[in-house]
Amino acid sequence: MKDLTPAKASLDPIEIASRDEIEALQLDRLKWSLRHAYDNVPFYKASFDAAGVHPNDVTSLSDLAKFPFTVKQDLRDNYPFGMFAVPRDRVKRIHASSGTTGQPTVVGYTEKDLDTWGSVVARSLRASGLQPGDLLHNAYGYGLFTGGLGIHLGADHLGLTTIPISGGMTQRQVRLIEDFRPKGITVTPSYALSVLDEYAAQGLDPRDSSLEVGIFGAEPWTNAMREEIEQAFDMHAVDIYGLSEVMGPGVANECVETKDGLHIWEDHFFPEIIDPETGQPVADGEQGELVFTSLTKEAFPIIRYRTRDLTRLLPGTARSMRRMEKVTGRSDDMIILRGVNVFPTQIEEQLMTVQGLAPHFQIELSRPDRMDQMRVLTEACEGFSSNEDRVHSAAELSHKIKATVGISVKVDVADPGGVARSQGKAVRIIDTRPKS
Ligand code: DLL
Repeated sequence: MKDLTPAKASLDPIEIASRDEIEALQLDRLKWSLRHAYDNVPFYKASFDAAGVHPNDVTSLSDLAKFPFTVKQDLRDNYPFGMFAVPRDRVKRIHASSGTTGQPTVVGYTEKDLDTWGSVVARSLRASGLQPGDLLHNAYGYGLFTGGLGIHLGADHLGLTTIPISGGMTQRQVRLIEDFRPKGITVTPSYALSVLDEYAAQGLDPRDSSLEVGIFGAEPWTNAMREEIEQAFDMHAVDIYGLSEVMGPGVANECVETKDGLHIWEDHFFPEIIDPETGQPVADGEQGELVFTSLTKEAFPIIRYRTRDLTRLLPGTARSMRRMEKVTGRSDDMIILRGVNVFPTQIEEQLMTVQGLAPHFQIELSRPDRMDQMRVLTEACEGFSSNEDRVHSAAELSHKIKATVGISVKVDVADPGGVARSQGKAVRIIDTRPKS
């Protein structure tokens, strides 16, 4: 793999500024953002007043902890535009979450917000090893989802040539990668695996492709999966994180030269980690739920938003800005099986170590006789599909899950192609338990 480390001179100066400088900027911006939310969004005025706090009380960054949290339900209660802090005609763009589990959540951006978003995504793409003039194959979905259009905005900002292919039509994805020879690909890690399968189906070697870096996010993925993808494509694989409520992709990104967690673009997004049970902030280095406060957003300021994503904060390395460790999972996706907490990423980690199994899986939860049961459905790799191979691999995976995670699961190994594929975010859990 080529060294794609960006030249220091190409970075935004704030990326490598001193901590004092970053924190002074954050404090100024935090005061502005709290006041902006309080003055212009009735929800924030009511919630700050009820908690007995006022933006004028803030004299240090730690004062933020006195302010109340914002949760997804607050956004739903104010559907569609009640959280906007500017008149609707100043909002240049709307995005929304898919809303599979209820009302969609709607977010908005002013002209300046779009410019900020473009600049943080550009920073992310540059940290991933792309430079002005490079060609990017953008297979995140275009539409209300922030992935496709968010990456596109940043690619324009950085001066890339973008192929806005969006998700789906996998044969065509491979065809265009082969014909156009992009240097970078932006896509969910699970859909990248479908693209890989298609390479095999077309009898092409992905290691011969032009791709030098893949920028993967929008769903959890493990370092074991990173290795698998890097090997398969002979390219770098870096992690990009974001959520629509805070901005979209480009809230944090790994640096290609270190790949040691994602630097949070702290000049625009202030992170905290809290204990999800008590709501109390925990120290850097400790695990908990990630909470974000926007520092510069105009249309949709967000104060202490509980992301439900579990991770921890670490000091800066390649940049001065703090890192977040790869997200283990969302608290919503945590399975409690007979008292043991399990995340799909823990299953992924074990799956990747078993020879003969493909990196595709789904977890099925059921309750046949009042006891919760978990079944892992995965599939055989091409060439490993004899019955004996499958029985052997299933037993190995089940044993490894028992030994590392501490739970007994049934493993079923389907034919190659037997696990449903995603074109965007993978559906990892199928819960057929009766709702209590
Ligand atoms: O998924 C934004 C995005 C698009 C990020 C493209 C990266 C690339 P939402 O649809 O609002 O936004 O979903 C946000 O996805 O709270 C996490 O649970 C999860 N997520 C996003 N990035 C990562 C990541 C986009 N790198 C939710 N690792 C977040 C783990 C991620 N989970």
